[in-house]
Parts: sequence; C-alpha cells; structure tokens
Amino acid sequence: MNLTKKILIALVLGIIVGIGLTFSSSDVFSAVDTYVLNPVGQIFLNLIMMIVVPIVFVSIVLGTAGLGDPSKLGKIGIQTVSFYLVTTAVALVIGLGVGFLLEPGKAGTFNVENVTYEEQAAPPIMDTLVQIIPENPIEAMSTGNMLQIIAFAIFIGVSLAVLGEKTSGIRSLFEQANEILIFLVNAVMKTAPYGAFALIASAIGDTGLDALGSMFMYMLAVIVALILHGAITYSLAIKGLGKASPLKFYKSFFPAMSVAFSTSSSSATLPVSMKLAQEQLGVKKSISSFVQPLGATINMDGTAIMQAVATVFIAQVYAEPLGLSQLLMVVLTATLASIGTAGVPGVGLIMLSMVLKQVGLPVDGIALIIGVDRLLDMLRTSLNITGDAACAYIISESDKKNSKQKAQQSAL
Ligand code: DAS
Repeated sequence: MNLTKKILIALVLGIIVGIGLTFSSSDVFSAVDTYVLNPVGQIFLNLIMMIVVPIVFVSIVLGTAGLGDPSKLGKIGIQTVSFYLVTTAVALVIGLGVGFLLEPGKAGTFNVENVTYEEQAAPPIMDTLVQIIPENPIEAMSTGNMLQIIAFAIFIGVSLAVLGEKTSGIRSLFEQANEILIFLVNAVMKTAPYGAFALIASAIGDTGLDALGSMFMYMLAVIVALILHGAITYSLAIKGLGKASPLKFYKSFFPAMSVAFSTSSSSATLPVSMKLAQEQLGVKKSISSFVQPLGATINMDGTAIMQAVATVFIAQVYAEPLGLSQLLMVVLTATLASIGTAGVPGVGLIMLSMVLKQVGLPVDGIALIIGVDRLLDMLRTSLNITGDAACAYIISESDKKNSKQKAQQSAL
C-alpha cells in the first residue's frame, strides 16, 4: 500500500478515535493523550523539524547556485513574490466574501461579556523586513529564523555561482549533504501515518464537541473559503499558467498536504513538499529550492483566509459593521502580516491581533475562536504549502519553456 493510502487511513482512524475521546472522561483523554498520542505525535514532529533547517539551507544554496546567472534569481524572485501577493489578496477577498455570506458571528449568538484575550506582540513588518539580513547566521539557524536562513543561503549560493570552478569542492559537498538529507526525509516519511493518527486524534479530543458545536458556522465558513481558494484560484493558476491538470497536481502533492495537516507547520513540511514538487511534479530543483522555502515563510493564503473570516466573525459578534475602507485595510494588513508569519503552528492567530487592531475591532474576540484554531490551523497549513508548490510549478514550467525557446533560437 502506498504512503498516501496509509496516511489517509491513519487520518480517518485518528478522527474516529478523536471523536471517541470527546465522549470519554477528561481523565481518560488526558491519560491517552499524555502516554500515547502526544509522545507519538511529538516524536514525529521532532523528526521532521530536525531536518528543516539543514535542508532549507542546503537546498537554497544549491538552488541559488543552480540558477547560474544571479540576474535570473532577481527575475524568479519578482515572479515569486508577485504570485504570492496576488494569491494572498484573492484569498482574503474569498474569506471576506464567505464571512459576509454565511454570517458565522450573527449578532446575539455569542456572549462576549467575560471574553478576554492576552494578545502576543506581533513583530512590526518593517523590523521583519530589515532583520531579514542576519547579523549572526549561526544564531539564525539555531533559532530557526527562516527568513534569515534563506537570506544567508542566497548569499552563499550566489557566491558559488559567481566563483564557479574555484569552489567546486564546496559545491559538491553541498550536493552530497543534500543526498543525505533527502535520504533522511524518505526515512522519516515512513513514520508519517503514525504521526498523522496521533496528532489529529489529540487535536479533536483536545478541542471537544462543545467547541466544535458552538463554533460550527465559523469553522464551516473558514473551510468553505479554503476549499474555494484551492479549487478555484490554484486550479485556475495550475491549468491556465502551468498548463497542467489540477487533479493530477493535487493527487501527486497530497502526501505533503497531509504532513502539513498533521504538523500544522509549513516549515516542518518543507522537506516533504520540496521532495514531492521535484520528484512528482517535475519542478526544477533550483526553482523549488528557492520558491518553496520562501513561500513557507512569506506566503500563507490559508492563514489569510482564516484572518479574513475571523475579522468578519468578530465584527458580527460585536455588532460592529465593517466599512469598505476597513475591508481594504484588512486585505492590506493581512497580506503584509503573512510576510512576517513564520511557518510554525498557531502564528496565524498572533498576526490576527494585528489585523483586528488595524480595523479597530476588539482583540479580545480572538478568545472566541482560539478553541477550534488548532484544527483549522491543520487545514489552512495544508493550503499554505499548496500555494507555494503551485507557484514553484508554474515558475518552473515557464522557465523550462523559456530555456527551450532560447535553445531553438540558438539552433537556428
Ligand atoms: N501553522 C502556520 C503554518 O505553518 C500558519 C498559521 O498559523 O496560520 O503555515
């Protein structure tokens, strides 16, 4: 049986066990979670996270060096950031639209008297952009600062590309390191079904049926918007720009989506999403190694959708209507906020407080949605990394077409 089927079965069993645990006593759940689900889930998470920093660094060094001409890096960088900003803005519009249509926070259905939320300071966007250049790359790696790791790897990769033969030994060292890391990814992925089972069962058991019931409309609005964005925006882009079958794309990429679902972390999923993009979708290694790690950090359409729906939900609960200027502010703030959101579990909520403050809504409203956020984080992270892979695929296909045209022209 292939890995996709094993992970699917593990997820279904995990959902069944999770729902079963919601009917058990809290003692039973905490015992099962403490001694079974959490250890198995955490070991899987740690195995995956162990590879993230080395594979992102090595892949981007090789990817950037592989691009050859540094000016090509600029062209691909502009294409990548443009795709990410446009799809994030589209995601926000879809999220806002579904929020207004389904009205999950219809006034009067929620008691907000004792609702409070201790907001966590979101890093100012300008600080995030300035701090991209690391003053200490080793510290950036030890703390998992993905934007700084990406920046440092680009500098090394461009240096290898410019120095060419002089540093061929170092480059082959990176290539051998990459082989080791790919081997480790394959080995770790064999544990994915066990990790997926434990993490989804724990998340459902932890959320509980009460929260699932009272927040049903909110969850439905987020899920509908996520599906619309994946089924429409990405499918149109893959079909229209990538000239490929969206169904084939999703089928090939599903194991990475399931790892993102299990881990709720775009960064943790990177080793798998890059491997599948290169091996199953035929994305050029030099492009995948640059576009996907960058996307795991600055491109989060699923998160943007949650932030849009949550903003409409909170505005409805507090009966505070949102004007057009506020809606535009939501799109702008959430798009920029996604740049500063690291690809780890739960950060979307931290950035949500930034969006709510920007449009004058009570940040305390986050306390209403926090109970079901872990489950929604799993779903939105799956969409986050799918957008990154769709972008890498489209840019890779465009690059292949350009190279073919250049080869034909030089042959004439
Ligand atoms: N879980 C984050 C990610 O890794 C996104 C979020 O928290 O919304 O993509």
